[in-house]
Amino acid sequence: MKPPLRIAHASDIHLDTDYFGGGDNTASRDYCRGVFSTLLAEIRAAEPHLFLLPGDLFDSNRASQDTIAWSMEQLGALPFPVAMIPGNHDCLEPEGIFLRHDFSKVPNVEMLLAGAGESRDYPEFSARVWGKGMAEHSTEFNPLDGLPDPGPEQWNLAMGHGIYIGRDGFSYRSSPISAKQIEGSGHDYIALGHHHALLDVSANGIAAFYCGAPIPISPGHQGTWLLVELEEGKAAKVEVRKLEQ
Ligand SMILES: [Mn+2]
Repeated sequence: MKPPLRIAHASDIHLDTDYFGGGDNTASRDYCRGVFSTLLAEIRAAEPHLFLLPGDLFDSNRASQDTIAWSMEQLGALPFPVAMIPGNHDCLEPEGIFLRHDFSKVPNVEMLLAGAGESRDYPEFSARVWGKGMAEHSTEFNPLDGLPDPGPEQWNLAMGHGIYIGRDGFSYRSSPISAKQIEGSGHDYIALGHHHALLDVSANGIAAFYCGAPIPISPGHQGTWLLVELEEGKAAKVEVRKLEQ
């Protein structure tokens, strides 16, 4: 019997984005940092066992050293484990942030970077998390390809960063994630990133969600993250949390 598991799922933070203006962008930098701080405070208050962050923590691989160090401090201060993968904005291109900085050196952080995918086991709460490092956001990269069969007596969790193509979607999309992959996964929860709007792509009883971005995507919109409760014999309970602005 697996104990119940509570997961926080947030993605697409885009630290150091330069989208909001010119100059030295300290206002934009501080705004993004502020949103991330609020997000982490709200997640902390929810007391999850585990935090899944499927990509685009940074807006680009040009994020400042200062912001990279700051983000490692923020993640390292959390009293629960964090599992992460890169996104297309902070992908594993040469000189990419996650090749220059080993986030897995932060004691509670696990960065899943292997191109073929890799898993991290959390025996303390009977969970395994799988994810894959994106080298390039292209048609060749398939975020959920190679997902292992689910293991018995554990919560089987996965992360992916890419474009949802549905059941009969276009195969020429970059980093495609299909309904067939989700429904055939046998997993308990698939945490997705890339779409900045909340999107439920669950299929065949497999819970799979894009959590939305914490930064509002339009005036009046509130950023979102998800609190997921897994309990054996029950459907996943996914609660949408709107970020205080
Ligand atoms: Mn993305």
